[in-house]
Amino acid sequence: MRTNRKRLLLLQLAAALAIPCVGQTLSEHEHAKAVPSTGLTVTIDGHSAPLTVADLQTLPQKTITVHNEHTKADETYTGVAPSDLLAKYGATFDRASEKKIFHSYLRVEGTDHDYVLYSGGEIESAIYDADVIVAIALKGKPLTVDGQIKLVASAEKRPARWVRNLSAITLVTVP
Ligand SMILES: Nc1nc2c(c(=O)[nH]1)N[C@H]1C(S)=C(S)[C@@H](COP(=O)(O)O)O[C@H]1N2
Ligand SMILES: [Mo]
Repeated sequence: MRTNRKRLLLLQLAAALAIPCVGQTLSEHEHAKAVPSTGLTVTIDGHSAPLTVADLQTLPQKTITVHNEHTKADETYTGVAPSDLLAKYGATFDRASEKKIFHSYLRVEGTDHDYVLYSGGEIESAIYDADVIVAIALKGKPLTVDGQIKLVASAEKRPARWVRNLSAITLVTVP
């Protein structure tokens, strides 16, 4: 009887100690297992097109160095400006047609379905003095951590609207 009690107490103690390990907290730069992105679906005016990393490589490439407030380091990314991506599908804007982009936003989504918005004006380099990039390379080498495609932006004080494992970009025009 006594031993059984002791055993029960030991079991209870073990269970209590085990609980904090169940919902393991991730340290700042570790991420819960997400599906790595290998392609990007671009949707404009309801029409979707799938793009591979190889497709993205054929578009004009832009290299930017951004400060990552989380890693406290400057990181050099290469990739495609969203405006060049939209241009591939005929969505180009000039002084005459710029109202459409000013009335639009980009919905930028990762494989984990987390998403952020950028306003149309923020992705037009002729208008906005900061860079947003659909990155496919870091320091000239293909991305390996957090998918093959990632969205980074130069004007974020911390990488809050960077999107790891970028998998979908949708242009939505607000009527
Ligand atoms: N796909 C995806 N990207 C994301 C997030 C997310 O939950 N999912 N969180 C964002 C937030 S809130 C921050 S602060 C940064 C953190 O990135 P880091 O942990 O790589 O520094 O990623 C951003 N990008
Ligand atoms: Mo964040």
